Amino acid sequence: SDIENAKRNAARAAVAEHFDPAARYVGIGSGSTIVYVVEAIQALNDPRIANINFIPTGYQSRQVILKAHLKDLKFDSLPPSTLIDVAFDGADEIDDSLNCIKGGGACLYQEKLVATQAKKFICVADHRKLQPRLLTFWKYIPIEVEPLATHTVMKEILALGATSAVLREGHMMKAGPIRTDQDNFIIDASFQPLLLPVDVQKSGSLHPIQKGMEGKGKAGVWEVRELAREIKAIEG
Ligand code: DER
Repeated sequence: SDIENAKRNAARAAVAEHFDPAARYVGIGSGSTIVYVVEAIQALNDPRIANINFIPTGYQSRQVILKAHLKDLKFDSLPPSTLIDVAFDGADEIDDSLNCIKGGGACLYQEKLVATQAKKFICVADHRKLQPRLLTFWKYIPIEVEPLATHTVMKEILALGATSAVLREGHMMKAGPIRTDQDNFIIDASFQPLLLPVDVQKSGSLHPIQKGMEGKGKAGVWEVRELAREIKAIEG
């Protein structure tokens, strides 16, 4: 399909431009687009790739690495204070400032862990994902939560201005909430399209999130990790 071709073309371009066969550590994200990234790496047929440690971002990511007969190295086996040379990953939505919504595949915890420990983060996505504002096409922000904290976090997310906060269920694939690779739950929180600082200046009105956090010195586009950190702070 043309979407699969778009993913494959994005992956080939990302690998051609940002993959270094002499790298020692390469992060591999989760989802369907990343499969094309690994295919493009294999297609280089460079013998040096056998020496690279590929860091997965969850069980599915590890399956993709092993299926390609690449060497995988668990994130916590990275030598301390060693940075990953480059991390490739997909996203659910991206804005012009490269803020991303992550978590459509419920792998956001390890994805963000690997991304934050990489010298370079390459987001690989087809044209559907790039939107002028986050929450334009992808309507909610996935937030990983430790099961016991579910109702507390839901309450705080709603207090931050979320229009809804729903526990992600397995539907016919699994009765009850889905569990992440860390055995946590996912809350999908819906918000109005996020604003960029320029919107706030122009319209002067604050986005509900910014209103909720007004006076805490925070404005502009919120990323899940900032939101989660704020909620953690509120939760204490
Ligand atoms: O969960 C995530 O953030 C993943 O990166 C994922 O949503 C991207 O998936 P896709 O490449 O299948 O669109």
